[in-house]
Amino acid sequence: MKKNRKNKELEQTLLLIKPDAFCKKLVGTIISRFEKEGFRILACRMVWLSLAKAKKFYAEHRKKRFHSPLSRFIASNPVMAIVLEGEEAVFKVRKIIGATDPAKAKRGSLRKRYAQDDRFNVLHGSDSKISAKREIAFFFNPEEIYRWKEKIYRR
Ligand code: IDP
Ligand code: MG
Repeated sequence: MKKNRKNKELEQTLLLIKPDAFCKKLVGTIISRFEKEGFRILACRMVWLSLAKAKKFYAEHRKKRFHSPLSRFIASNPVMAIVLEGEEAVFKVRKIIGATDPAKAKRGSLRKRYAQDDRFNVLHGSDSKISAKREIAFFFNPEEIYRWKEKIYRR
């Protein structure tokens, strides 16, 4: 298990910048926030998902009434898939994203600030280490996930 300088375990998680964030030109703002929070980008890809792939990504919600409109939304424009690494990355990234419904999201979270409602809510973050593993593999091959050389150019 990879650890940081403080000997804390490092986790990886998948962040997805959703199509609404693209349309609102929020991609840079979002990436900047996660860098400022101390996360490291291990992989990044802009992709326009087909409807079938969007449905597959959200397969856990296939029985929910919002599955079809959600999938259409995710396939409507590009998304950016990003692998972030950091301490407690799964939990912390979701905390920074905020609650699904921006009306219930805490101040300072990205959804509170930028989401329109509980569908067009700017970001996705993996909800567990198991989901993170599956979702990272959905977008990236193992060799596409960068292994940082810690000693170079540290701030
Ligand atoms: P999460 O993204 O906060 O983990 P989930 O319950 O996993 O929320 O739902 C996945 C996505 O489906 C949400 O981010 C949102 O875009 C959409 N969604 C969830 N619940 C609703 C709803 O009640 N109406 C419309 N869209 C929803
Ligand atoms: Mg979820």
